[in-house]
Amino acid sequence: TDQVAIVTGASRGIGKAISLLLALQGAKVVAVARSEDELIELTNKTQGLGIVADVADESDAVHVVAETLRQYGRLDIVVCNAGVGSFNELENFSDAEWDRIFDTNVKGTFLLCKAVVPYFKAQKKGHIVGITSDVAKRTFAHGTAYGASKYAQDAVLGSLRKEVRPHGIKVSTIYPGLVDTYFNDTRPGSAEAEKTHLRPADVAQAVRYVLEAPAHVVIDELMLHPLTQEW
Ligand code: NJP
Repeated sequence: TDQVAIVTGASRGIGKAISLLLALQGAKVVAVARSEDELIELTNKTQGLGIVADVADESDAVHVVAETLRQYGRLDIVVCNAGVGSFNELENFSDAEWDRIFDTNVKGTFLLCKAVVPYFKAQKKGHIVGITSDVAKRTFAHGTAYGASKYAQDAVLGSLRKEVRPHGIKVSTIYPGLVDTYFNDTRPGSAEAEKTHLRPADVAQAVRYVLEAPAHVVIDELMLHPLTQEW
């Protein structure tokens, strides 16, 4: 395809896998994250664009969309994947940690959607894919901050889906279970995680699946888990 896709959180983990798969399929990928070196390494492989940006900053979000349009003259797909999390008992979360999680996961998704929706409405077309989590639909101990942010991110995407559907715009939400990434300061690639976690590429395949739905079909929600995950 000659489609153009923005992917946030592309410097590692799930976003990197999504960027590589979309590029392999012929899309022009605009990879967004704060880590410049990792973005350069990625764009060497994707032959796309890398933009250093903080998803929690509105001017950055506006810049990412404007720069994509300046470089490629079109935009078809936006993947809101950037996210952070940490896990603790409620009373041990600092105010700052709560804000970091909500600013990235909720406001980050809101701001990029806000920047892109007017453009998608004008062209009466476009696909927003949000990477939330299975914990957007279930609560768990130590999840007051992260889980709450994923419920909120899911609500942003679900509400937006209903607003933009009449304009021909699709919003698909992906809910992965455990994925072997750098999330919460873990190191991917362990023999243990290979048995218990999805690979980033598994989530990338789910994104590909929702993007390949026929023009008249929108896949609203897609949840996937490793077969070993019990909750
Ligand atoms: O995590 P990780 P994942 N502005 O840490 C970027 C969800 N999820 O791939 O800015 C811009 O390897 C960061 O880049 P950098 C999860 O909630 C995961 O697992 O350079 N980018 C990096 O590229 C999240 O929404 C699991 O530090 C920012 C990326 O985000 C998504 O999957 C399970 C940023 C994080 O890569 C991807 O996370 C689940 C900012 N302010 C859902 N802050 C799981 N791993 O088990 C961070 O259900 N990034």
